[in-house]
Amino acid sequence: MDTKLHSATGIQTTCPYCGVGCGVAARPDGVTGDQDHPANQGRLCVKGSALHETLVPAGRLLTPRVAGEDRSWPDALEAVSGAIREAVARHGPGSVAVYLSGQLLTEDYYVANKLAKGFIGTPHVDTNSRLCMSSAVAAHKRAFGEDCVPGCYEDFELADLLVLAGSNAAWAHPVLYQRMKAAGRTGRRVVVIDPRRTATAELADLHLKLKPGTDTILFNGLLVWLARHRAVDHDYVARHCQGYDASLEAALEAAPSVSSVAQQCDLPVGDVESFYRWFAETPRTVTGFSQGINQALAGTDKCNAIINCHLATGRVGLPGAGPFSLTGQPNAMGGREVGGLANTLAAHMDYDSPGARRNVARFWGADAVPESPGLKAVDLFEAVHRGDIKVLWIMGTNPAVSLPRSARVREALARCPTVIVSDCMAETDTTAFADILLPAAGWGEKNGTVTNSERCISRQRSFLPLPGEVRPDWWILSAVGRALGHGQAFDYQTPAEIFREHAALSGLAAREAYGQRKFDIGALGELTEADYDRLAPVQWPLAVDAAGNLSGTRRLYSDGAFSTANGRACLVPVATIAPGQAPTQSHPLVVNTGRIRDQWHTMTRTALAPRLLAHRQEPFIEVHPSDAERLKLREGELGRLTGPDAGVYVGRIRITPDQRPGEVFVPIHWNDRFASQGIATNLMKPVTDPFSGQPEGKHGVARLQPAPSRWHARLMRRPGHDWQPDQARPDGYWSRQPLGHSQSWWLAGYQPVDWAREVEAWLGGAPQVLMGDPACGRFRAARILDGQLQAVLLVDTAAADLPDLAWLDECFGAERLSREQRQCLLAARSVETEDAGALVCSCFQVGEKQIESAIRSGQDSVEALGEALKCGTNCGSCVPELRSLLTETLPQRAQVAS
Ligand SMILES: Nc1nc2c(c(=O)[nH]1)N[C@H]1C(S)=C(S)[C@@H](COP(=O)(O)OP(=O)(O)OC[C@H]3O[C@@H](n4cnc5c(=O)[nH]c(N)nc54)[C@H](O)[C@@H]3O)O[C@H]1N2
Ligand SMILES: Nc1nc2c(c(=O)[nH]1)N[C@H]1C(S)=C(S)[C@@H](COP(=O)(O)OP(=O)(O)OC[C@H]3O[C@@H](n4cnc5c(=O)[nH]c(N)nc54)[C@H](O)[C@@H]3O)O[C@H]1N2
Ligand code: SF4
Ligand SMILES: [Mo]
Repeated sequence: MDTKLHSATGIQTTCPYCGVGCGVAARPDGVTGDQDHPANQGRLCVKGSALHETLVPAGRLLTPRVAGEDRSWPDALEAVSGAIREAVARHGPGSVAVYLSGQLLTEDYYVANKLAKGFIGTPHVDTNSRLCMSSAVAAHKRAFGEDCVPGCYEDFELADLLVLAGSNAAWAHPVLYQRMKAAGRTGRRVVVIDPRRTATAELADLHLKLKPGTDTILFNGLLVWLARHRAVDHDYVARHCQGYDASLEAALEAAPSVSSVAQQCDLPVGDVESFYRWFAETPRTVTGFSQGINQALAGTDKCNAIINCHLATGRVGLPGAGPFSLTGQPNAMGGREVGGLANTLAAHMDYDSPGARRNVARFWGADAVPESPGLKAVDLFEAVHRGDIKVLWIMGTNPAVSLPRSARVREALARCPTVIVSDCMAETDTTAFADILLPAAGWGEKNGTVTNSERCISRQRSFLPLPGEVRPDWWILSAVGRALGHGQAFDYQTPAEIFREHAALSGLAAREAYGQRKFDIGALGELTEADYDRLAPVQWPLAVDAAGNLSGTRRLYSDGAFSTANGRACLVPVATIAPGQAPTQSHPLVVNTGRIRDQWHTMTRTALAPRLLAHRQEPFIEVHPSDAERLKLREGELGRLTGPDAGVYVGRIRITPDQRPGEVFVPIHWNDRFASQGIATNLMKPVTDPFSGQPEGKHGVARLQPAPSRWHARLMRRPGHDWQPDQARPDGYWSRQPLGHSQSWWLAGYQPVDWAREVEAWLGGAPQVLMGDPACGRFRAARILDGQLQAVLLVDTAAADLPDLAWLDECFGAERLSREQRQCLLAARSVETEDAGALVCSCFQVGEKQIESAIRSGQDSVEALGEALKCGTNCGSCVPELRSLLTETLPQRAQVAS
C-alpha cells in the first residue's frame, strides 16, 4: 500500500501512540507524517506509519453489552447509572471508582473527572499514568512546585551533552530519537544510563550499564562531584533555590567518592568519572528520563536526584539545558492537566491547594466534591479485592495485564459486583471481566485534543464514521451524567464545549494561584467551534498579546521563578533505597521489563498490523550468555521464569551480552490473547514508591529454567475463529501471531500427543491430507476445502525445522493450492524457500538473513544496505539493528576473505 500521501491530501491529526505526539496526515487508506507539526516535521516511526493498517473491523466492540448480551444505548446507560446510584445509596460515593488512561483525549478525561469527583462524589479516580508518569509528576511538584516539564524537544537537538537515563528512546520515542540523532555534530556527546545495552545505546559515546536501581547513587555522586569541582552555580542556587545544603549532605552520605559510586553501581571508575566530568563542563546538558527512572520504589527520588543536579548548575529551562521527563502515552500530559490522578483535584490543583475545593465546586456547580484524595491504582485494586468498591469503571486501559501481580488483579475484577469497561476492542484480558461493556470510538473516529511531552496541545481529528453503536468516551460519560440527573452539567454537544470549559477552569485556577501556576490555557476559553477545528499545535502556558494573537511558551522557568509559594525551586535530599525485592537463592535473577520497537502495550491495536508482529514474534526472555550456560538454556528454545508469587512467564530464550549477568529482560506486551503464559506483570510484586504510588515495574525476581519440549508445532488457521489452542490442549505452550491471510500459533509441549487422534480438534475439522513419521517425531496435516487451504498443522521435534512462515501464509492467500504447494506443505523436509529471517526493517519488510547475506556480499555500511535493500531508509527505527548486524557480520566476512 502506498503510504506516501501528500500531507495536504490527509486530515491533520495526531498519532495515538507515544508521547512524542507526532502530527499525522491521515486518510483511511494511508498515513504520512505531517510536515507542519512541530514535534515531527513530517517524520513517523514504524508504528505511526502502520496506523492505517490497524483501522480494520476485526475484533471491534460495536454494541453495548450487559451481562454478555448486546443491548441498546438506553438500556446500557440505565444499567450503568442504576449500578452507580445503588452503590452510592447503599455504600456511599466511595464505593464507586473510575480507572482512566493516558490514551483518552483531554475532553474525555475532563468529563470523567468532573462526573466522578464533582457529581458522583468519589475521590477514587485514578489512571494508568500512575504506572507511568506519577513519579515524574511527584518529583516535578517537589522540585518546581508544579508538574511542569520545563523544556522542549529542540533542547535535545541543541544540547552539547545528552544524557538518557532509563530511556530506550530509539524504540519508545523513535521520532524524538531520530531528531537527537540527526542533530549529532562534532563534540556533541551522548551518555546512556541503562542496565541493558539497548538500541538507544547505539548513539552513546558512553553507556553506563549500571546495576538496576542504583540511579540515585549515580546522581548523588554527580552532585558531590559538581560541588567538589567548582561546577555548582552558587549564584543561581542562592537566588532561585532552596535545599541545596541538605541535598549535598545526603548526597555525600550516599555517594562519598567516585570509587564508592562505581562500586555501588557496578561501573568502571573511569566511566563514572568521564560522565561526571562531561556533565560538569557542559552548560548545554539535557537529561531525558523515562521508565527506568520512574518505575521504581525510589522512582520519585531518582527523578529528584536528576533534577537536583540541573538546579545546582542552573540548567533548567534554557536552550539545550534542562531535565526532561519523557511522557509515555499520547495524552498522559493532558490527563495530568485535567487532574485525573487520585491525589489531584482539577487543572493542576491539589485537594489542599488554597480555595481549590470551593472554587472547583462552584465552577462545576457541584456539591459532592470529596474532601481528600482517593486511592492510587495499586491500592485501588486492593480495595476492589477487599470488596470496598462495588462499581469499577475502567476506560481505555487493560489493568488485567498492566498492573503488577496480574493474577490478583484478575481476582479483584472477578469479585467486584459491577465492572464496567469502555474499550474499542471486544476481547481483551480486562473486557473478559466486564459486566457492562461500552463500545468506545477509537483513533480516526474520535475528536479532541492531546498534550505531548513538550506541553504541546494538538488536535486529534476524526476522518472515519463511527461504526456500529460506537460512541466517543466524552459522549458516554455525559450521557451517564445526565442519566444520574445532572442534565445541566453534562449537556455537552461537542468536544469544543468541553475544551472551552477545561481551558476556562485552568485560567481560573492560575488566577487564584496569583501567577505562580504555569498551567494556564485560559486564553482558549472562548474558542469558537471553527477555531477549535482549526486549532494549530501550541505549547502551554498560553498568552494573548495586545493584538489578540495567541502564543505558546517553549521553555518554562528560564527566569528562575518557579511555581512554589516563594518562587524558589527545591533541591530534595535523596537517600539510598534499594529496590523492593532482592534476588534470593530460590529466585536468583532480577527481572527487568520494557517495550519492543513495533508493539504498543497490550497489543490490542498494533497486533492488527501483521508487519508489526514480525520484528519480535513471540514472548521472549533475554539472558546473558553466562547465565544461559549455567542454566543449560539454548537460543530459540523455551524458558520458564517463576516469580515468588508463583507467577510464571514462558518465552523464547534470546542469549545476548546486552544483558548483565544475573538479570533477564522480558517484554510487557504479551497477554492471554496472544500467548499461554506471556504476562510480564505476573512476575512483579506490587511494590510502590511511597511518594508517587508508582509500582516498581522494572525490578522483579525470578528463577529461570528451560521449559523442555518434546515437540514443536506450527498451527495455522484461516482467521475468523474464536479459538485458542488451550481449548485443544491446555498444558502446552502457545503464542499467536495474526498474519495477512491466516492466524498462526507456535505450539510446544512435553506430554506426548497422539496427533492422528487429536488432529481434528486442532484443524477445526477432518484433514484431507496427512503425513506422519512417528520415528522422527514428524506429523503434518492440512484441511483443504475446494482447493483452498483452511488449516495446517506441522509438528517437529525442533522449532528450527518448521517451514517458513511467510511462505505458509501465502498458501492461505492462494485461491487454489498449487500442486507444488500441496507437496511442499506435507513434505517431511522443510520447504526450500528463501527464509528472510526475523524482520528487522518493518517498513520495507527486510529480514535479518537478507541483511546478513547483503553484508557478506559487500554492503558494508548502513547507507549501502539502504541502497541495496531499502532497509532503514523510511522511518529509520531499525538503523541501530542494522549497525549491530554490520558489527557482527563484517568481521566474519573479513575472516572468510582472509
Ligand atoms: N514501541 C513502543 N513505544 C512506546 C510504548 C510501547 O508500548 N511501545 N509505550 C509508551 C509508554 S506508555 C511509555 S511509558 C514509554 C516508555 O519508554 P521507555 O521508558 O524508554 O521504555 P521501557 O522499555 O519501558 O524502559 C526503558 C529502559 O529502562 C531500563 N531500566 C530498567 N531498570 C533500570 C534502572 O534501574 N535504571 C535505569 N537507568 N534504567 C533502567 C530498561 O532496561 C529499559 O531499556 O514508551 C512509550 N513508547
Ligand atoms: N512490569 C511492567 N508493567 C507496566 C509497564 C512496564 O514497563 N513494566 N509499563 C506501564 C506503563 S508505562 C503503562 S502506560 C501501562 C500501559 O498499560 P495499559 O494502559 O493497560 O495498556 P493498553 O494496551 O494501552 O490499554 C489500552 C486499552 O484501551 C483501549 N483503547 C484505546 N483507545 C481507546 C479509547 O479511545 N477509548 C477507550 N475507552 N479505550 C481505548 C485499547 O483497546 C486497550 O484495551 O502499563 C504499565 N505496566
Ligand atoms: S514517535 Fe510516537 S507519536 Fe511519533 S509516530 Fe512514532 S509512535 Fe507515533
Ligand atoms: Mo506509560
